[in-house]
Parts: sequence; C-alpha cells; structure tokens
Amino acid sequence: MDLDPLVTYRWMRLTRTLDDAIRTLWLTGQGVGGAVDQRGHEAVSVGPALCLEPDDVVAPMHRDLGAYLVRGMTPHELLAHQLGRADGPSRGRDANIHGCGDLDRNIIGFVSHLPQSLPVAVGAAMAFRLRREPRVAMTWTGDGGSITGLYAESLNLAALDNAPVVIVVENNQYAYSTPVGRHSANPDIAARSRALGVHSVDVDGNDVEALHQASRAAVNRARNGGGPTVIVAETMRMLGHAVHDGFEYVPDELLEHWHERDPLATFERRLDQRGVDVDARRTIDREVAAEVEAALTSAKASPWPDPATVTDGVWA
Ligand SMILES: Cc1ncc(C[n+]2csc(CCOP(=O)(O)OP(=O)(O)O)c2C)c(N)n1
Ligand SMILES: [Mg+2]
Repeated sequence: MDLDPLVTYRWMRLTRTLDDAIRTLWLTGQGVGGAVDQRGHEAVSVGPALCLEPDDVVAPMHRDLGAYLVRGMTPHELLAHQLGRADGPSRGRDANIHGCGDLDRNIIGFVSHLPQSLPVAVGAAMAFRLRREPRVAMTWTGDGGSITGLYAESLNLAALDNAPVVIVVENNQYAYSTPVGRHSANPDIAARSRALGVHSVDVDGNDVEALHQASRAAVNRARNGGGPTVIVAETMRMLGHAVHDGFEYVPDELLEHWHERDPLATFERRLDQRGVDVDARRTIDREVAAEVEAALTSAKASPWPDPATVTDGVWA
C-alpha cells in the first residue's frame, strides 16, 4: 500500500494540532495530569502505523500520539483521556498518555515503566506465530528504553522465536535530560540490536516516506515468517520531555539543526516539489483545526468518572 500524500499529511497535521491543544490545556491550567511533548515525532508515529492491517496490534510509547490516531482513537477520546473524563479510554483513571489503550481496536495501553510495552508486543507476536495467524505486532520505544535489560531480553526472545514484531526505536537524542552520549557506551542502536540477533535498519526519523518504506518492508517480512525487525529512527524531541520540562539543557544549535528538518515542513517541501495541491493542504489545516476545536468542546463537556466506580478494573 503506497502512501497517499494528502492522507499522510492530514494525520501528521492532526497529530501536531492535537499535541498543541493538549499543551495549551496544560499551560492554561486546564490540564488534569501530565502532557508529554510530541513535537518532532509526527513522522515516526504516523509513518509506521500506516503500514498495518486492522488485525495487527500496536503498543505505542508516550511520544506516539500519531499512532493512536492512525489506529482509530479519536481526538475526543484522547482529549477526554487527558482531561481525566469518564468516556476516555482509561475511564478517567489516568490523565497522561499512559494507560491509553483499547484492546477492541488492538491498541495496547502504554505502561510508563520503560520499555514495558516491548515484551508485551513480543508476547503478542509469539501468540500470532503459534496460532498461525497472519498478524503483526508493532511497538515503539526510545533511545533510553533501548539501553535497558528488558530491551535485550525482548529482542533475544523475539529473535529466538522468529516473532512477527516490528520495533521502532525513536532515537530523539535524549532520555529525559540525559543525552545519548551520556547513557550509551555504544550509541549505535541498530548495531546493538543486530548483535542480539534481530535484523535492524537505520532510518531518517523525520522522513515519513522513508519510515513508511522501512516499516512496510519490516511488516511484510514479519508477516511472511521473516521474524522481527528493529527500525532505528533518528529524530529529535523538539520540546521538553513533557510540558513541565523547560529543556534548558538542550543546546540551541542542536534544536536549530533539527528545526530545519521538521517532519511536517520536510514533507511539505517534498509535496511542493512534486506539485501536490497546496490549497488542499491549507484546507486540511482548517479542517483539522476545527476537528480539534470540536473535540476540545466535547471533551470538556464529558462527565467526570463516578467515584462509585473507583474499584472497577482493579483485580487485586
Ligand atoms: C523504569 C523507569 N524509569 C524512569 C521512568 C521515567 N521516565 C519516563 S520517560 C523517561 C525517558 C525515556 O527516554 P527514551 O526512552 O529515550 O524516550 P523519550 O522520552 O526520549 O521519547 C523516563 C526516565 C520510567 N517511566 N520508568
Ligand atoms: Mg529519547
């Protein structure tokens, strides 16, 4: 399935506009929980997710708002989640991107401890292989997640089992305030992943088409019995770890370097070169702004959870 340029543009624009709306909620004192900054991650969350079939499973990370959207979570649901409302995916149990899942739509909610979604995605993929179901699991983690023991254990198991899983590592140069060079003795994540027996590729994490191409190859490979792939996406977190973080520890020159590689602007430049209709993109911008505005209104009008339901979903 080739990427439709305007459909792809719409998902990326929606991701950015929704992220901006969530940040504004928080900055104006209307946020309930936390708000993880997504800017710079629009391509890496949207491109890979667009390769999947409805039966495939995703386990996104905290910076993958685009993947939630592409996989069918609505702006209303995501805002209701951020505002801790009863009709959000966690039914008001969380008001951060954590716990924002919906198994009916094959979206596994994100657990904060990193990279806890990884073994879950590998487990899902192992089940698909055992049951001979032609399904794929896709998960995302960060450069920080990639230096944990759980990363190594998950990759080892995925490789041993030939599990149909695609692992996107978002190397956004920082794990919170720690730059890659301070947390990784070997910052070559693809080489480290390869050493664990998993086919691994490096991709420009701000180029949605390159990400889509690499992900499509990895998904096809997984579905056809070729086993797991790690896609290392080189990108940059353009704001703080989350809205509360002033990110003064990030050098201005680094931000400037990546600013010129902004995923949306990069994609737009390419569409301009190809003569793809500019007016259609501006129409999409307006439609997306109206969609997010309407979702904000409806989410703010959503009910709070009923205190009587507080133990619902608690199993032990
Ligand atoms: C075990 C554990 N330690 C610390 C945290 C707090 N924490 C949340 S995200 C994060 C940084 C993760 O960095 P990375 O994997 O590079 O992803 P990024 O946030 O850069 O996208 C930290 C330290 C956590 N959630 N779990
Ligand atoms: Mg990181």
